[in-house]
Amino acid sequence: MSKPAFFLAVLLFSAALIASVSAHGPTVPPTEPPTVGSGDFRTIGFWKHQFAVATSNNNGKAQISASDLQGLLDELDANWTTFSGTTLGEGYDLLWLKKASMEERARQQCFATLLNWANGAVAFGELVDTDYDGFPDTTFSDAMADALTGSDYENNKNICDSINNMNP
Ligand SMILES: [Ca+2]
Repeated sequence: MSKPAFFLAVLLFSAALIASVSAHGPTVPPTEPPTVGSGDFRTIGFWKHQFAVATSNNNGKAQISASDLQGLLDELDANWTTFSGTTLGEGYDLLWLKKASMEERARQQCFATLLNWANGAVAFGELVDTDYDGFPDTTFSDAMADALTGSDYENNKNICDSINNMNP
């Protein structure tokens, strides 16, 4: 393939990729973890609302249906032992926990981060911002390995909180 033809092929492939991501919207099929993230990170407040509506603790309207939310939980179950087997009710309880300890706050934020992952925001090898400066600095898989296993719970919370707030 000639050089211009190669670049054209890359361009067309990228355009097709972007088109397919946009066509699916924010929710990817639960059986397919993302290979290229949409960059559509949602904060913990968004996820609290989705779980509240899905569990009928809030009568408002959700952006993600209860069955799609269950699909995201299935994705977490299949890929992240930390949250394996989490039900919609347990997800609600975790996100809405009052007077949470720092360890629990880290768990809440990282649960939201992994929901963003399952929802297609980011792929394992993509860079994310873990220190709130607006610049991606660590691959998502390395960042989550730190956040889920580190003994400094405040640091773990901050890593996940920073990722969840990557959308301006
Ligand atoms: Ca950064």
